[in-house]
Amino acid sequence: MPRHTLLVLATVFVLAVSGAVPSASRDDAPPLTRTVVLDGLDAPWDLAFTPDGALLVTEKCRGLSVRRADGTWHVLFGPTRAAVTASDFFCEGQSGAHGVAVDPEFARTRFVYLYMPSTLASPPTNRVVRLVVAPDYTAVSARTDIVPDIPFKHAANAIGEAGAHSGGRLRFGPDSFLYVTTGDNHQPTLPQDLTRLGGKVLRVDRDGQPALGNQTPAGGDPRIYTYGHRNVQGLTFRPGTGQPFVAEHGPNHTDEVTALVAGGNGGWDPQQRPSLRCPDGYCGYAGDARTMPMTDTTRFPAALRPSWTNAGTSEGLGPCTFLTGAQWGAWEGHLAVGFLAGQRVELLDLDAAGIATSHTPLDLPRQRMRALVLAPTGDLYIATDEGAIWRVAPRVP
Ligand SMILES: [Ca+2]
Repeated sequence: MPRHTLLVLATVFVLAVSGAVPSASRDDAPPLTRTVVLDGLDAPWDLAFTPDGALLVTEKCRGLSVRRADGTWHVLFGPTRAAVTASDFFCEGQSGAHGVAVDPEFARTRFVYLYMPSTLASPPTNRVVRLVVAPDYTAVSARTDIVPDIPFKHAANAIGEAGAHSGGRLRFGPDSFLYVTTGDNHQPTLPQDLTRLGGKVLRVDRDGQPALGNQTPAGGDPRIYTYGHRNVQGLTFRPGTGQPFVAEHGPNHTDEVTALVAGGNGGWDPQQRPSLRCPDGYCGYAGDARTMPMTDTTRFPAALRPSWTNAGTSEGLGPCTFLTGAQWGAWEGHLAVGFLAGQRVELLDLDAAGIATSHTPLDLPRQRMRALVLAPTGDLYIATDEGAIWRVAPRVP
């Protein structure tokens, strides 16, 4: 029996009217329909579609599951009651099963990829695990840990609990390489340390080997695409150019969206700030936008400049995805970003240089927005911490 109930309680609603929204966008904006596709999930974190109509879902403490095209639900990989039990998998604090991605050649390879913490290393690490999904979606096999050495915060410190700041989004780019976002683990030196994988965006092939063209600075781990990040949880690629964009939340200020360039430095460096009181040497929460900036252009004049910041505040910026397809009307090509504490989705209009020129909040129920994924149909799927997956379609039912 499927564990979840398919709900068809579609609701038509109109977009919220923001004072910042240009009138042209309002006039051409499509009507939206929201449908609750799944509910009762336990902290869903990410989702992905396969070409043949299955929906893969991660839940932080349950692992990886699938809703098959026929609507049945199967737990594929997790700590208990799964088709494959992974005794090394665990969840702790913010961490657990995070990103999921489907291989660009899935029909041939049947590969899916999962970001998760593991006790196979000591201390535990985060890792990217590759699995082969059975044709009927009832099991997985041939586990291969393709990136096993992503730092994990394994002990609490003066800053906070274990499991914090693991990053964890996985997406294949239009270049067919796998991009992996990681976090700073509340470790002061990690984001700028080019020999370790925390506080980075990685770019690897399907075996976890460094992608061509990463332009990692000399002496760095060649899997590193960009560095100097805090805790990146949004990752997507701009239609047309293919440029990667990331979303990351600030400490108590300055959520950021940033367009990435190979070898770039995001400018986060929570170490050695003598003017601040830094517990355990980590200055990340000690200052403000001037003394502990998300992008420190004093220390790193060439740092990647953000496309958009949240006006000096942090509302837990998390996932992001571009809206593609003519059905989105005036919103085609806009970047949808989700907020956790801020409990909303906004659409950013970016100019040719990637700089946001306006932002439009969507009129959705207020929940913690954890994943934003564009379905093959062009509909926007949203996973919330409250346990639901919604489909938001730019049309009336
Ligand atoms: Ca930055």
